[in-house]
Amino acid sequence: TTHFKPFNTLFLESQSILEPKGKVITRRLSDMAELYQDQKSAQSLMDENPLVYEVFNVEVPESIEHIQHCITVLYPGKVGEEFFMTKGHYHEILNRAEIYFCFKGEGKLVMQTQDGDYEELDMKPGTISYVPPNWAHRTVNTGEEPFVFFAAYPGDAGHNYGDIEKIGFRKVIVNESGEVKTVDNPRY
Ligand code: PAN
Ligand code: ZN
Repeated sequence: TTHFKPFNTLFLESQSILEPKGKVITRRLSDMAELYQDQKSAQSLMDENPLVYEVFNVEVPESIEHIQHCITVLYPGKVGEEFFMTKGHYHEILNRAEIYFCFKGEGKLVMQTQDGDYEELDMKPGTISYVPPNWAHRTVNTGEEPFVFFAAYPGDAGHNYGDIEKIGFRKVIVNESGEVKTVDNPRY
């Protein structure tokens, strides 16, 4: 028959290698500098252009009957006092949900709806987080080691980055004298 064949993927965590390799997305500061609050600090880091995160995608068809899955490795760091984070997105098909499972490091999952509702969850090894339909989502590394999590979501979900690029999330996660604080996004 023509059924899609089952397969395993192995993530070698200590080397940040996925086998088979799949599609790797690499985001450096220059790919997202405008999303950070402190533009002066962003510019001063631009020569160094640090690696902010990598996404290791398992390749499956982008259709509703499949489940996309991937590993994100979000590195520790800050732009000014704002922690390294992912770009964040709504799903292109807005009502597609997602599950995150953290297995290394610590961070926050920030979410909001188009009506302006805002929620955030802490993630640490063992945390399973549910992003329900219609919530934009972004992760933030609030720790000092790589923050690593697995994600799974419907195959046809797609990614809509534009809305978040324009106005961002209502809140930003910053270091305030050694403490992790959620503060209003002045640009929202
Ligand atoms: C995740 C994210 C991944 C990177 O797999 O795509 O963590 O974040 P950005 O896509 O916002 O750059 C996910 O939510 N997929 O749907
Ligand atoms: Zn998503």
